[in-house]
Amino acid sequence: PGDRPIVISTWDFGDAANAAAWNVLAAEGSALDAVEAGARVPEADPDNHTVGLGGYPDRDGHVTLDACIMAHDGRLGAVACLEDIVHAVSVARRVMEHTPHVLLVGDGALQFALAQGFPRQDLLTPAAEQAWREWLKTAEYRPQPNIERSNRYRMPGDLPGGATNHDTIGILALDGSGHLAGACTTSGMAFKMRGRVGDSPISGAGLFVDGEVGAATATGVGEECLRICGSHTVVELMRHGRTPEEACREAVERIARRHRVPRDDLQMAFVALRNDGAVGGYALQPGFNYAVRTAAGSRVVEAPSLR
Ligand code: SD4
Repeated sequence: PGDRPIVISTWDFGDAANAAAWNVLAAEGSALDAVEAGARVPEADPDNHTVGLGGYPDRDGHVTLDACIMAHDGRLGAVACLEDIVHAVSVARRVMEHTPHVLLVGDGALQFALAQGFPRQDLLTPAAEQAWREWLKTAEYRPQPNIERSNRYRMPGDLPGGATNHDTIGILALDGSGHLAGACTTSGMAFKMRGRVGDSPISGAGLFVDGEVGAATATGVGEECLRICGSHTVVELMRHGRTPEEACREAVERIARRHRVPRDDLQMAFVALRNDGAVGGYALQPGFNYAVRTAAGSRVVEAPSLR
């Protein structure tokens, strides 16, 4: 058994998101409010180039956001390919609470957000535009593993990138009354094709929560996660008795088995939170870490990896 309440986020930059989520949990707020508050932190950070404001655009120069939020009892809301709205996770929550649907995409999602009163804002910052123009010179699409790590926790040999290369956040919380919730928000893979949607807004792929068992979320090359319904796989493995870390490892192994030739450019990682507060994570490549916050304080955990 683990701690309660507790919040866990992908990557070390999840520390800041966890702090916002912890404020909610410490005031006896719900896990659902906590994960939304947490996810909004990187969404509003213009220096974070793969979530919300300041996210890197697709190859045509449009910043498009994917987000999802899910509660212990199966309540679920998501948006995909949403433009011009900073807080995609909050739009996802409105989809959950104010529509009969679970997923709105593209212009429909934007129109819904505007009707709900979300402010319209250009998400392409000068820095992101400059990075995109630089990328256009070669226009080569190649995922880069672990660009999400911040400088603070960089290790010798890590790829250059630094504090401006943060990425998708997946955040899971267990509140004082024992309820679980999760959220996942991203601008997706940088310089993706127009219209591309990753794993993050898809229930069972980038995020899955089942109060009977636990919750899981994913980061990395979303296509790989979608192929195995990654987060659902992790939760089901926990249902069958695996620890959070064992469940994450088995999902990663399943992805690895599909690639007969190991690929250095593919990173895929999961974190999981069981409904008793136990946590774990596992990655395909070294370099993935996650942030945990409990009453005992905050810590960043270097996740074990397959390679
Ligand atoms: C995606 N899974 O859109 C996201 C990207 C990501 O850390 O997680 N990066 O495929």
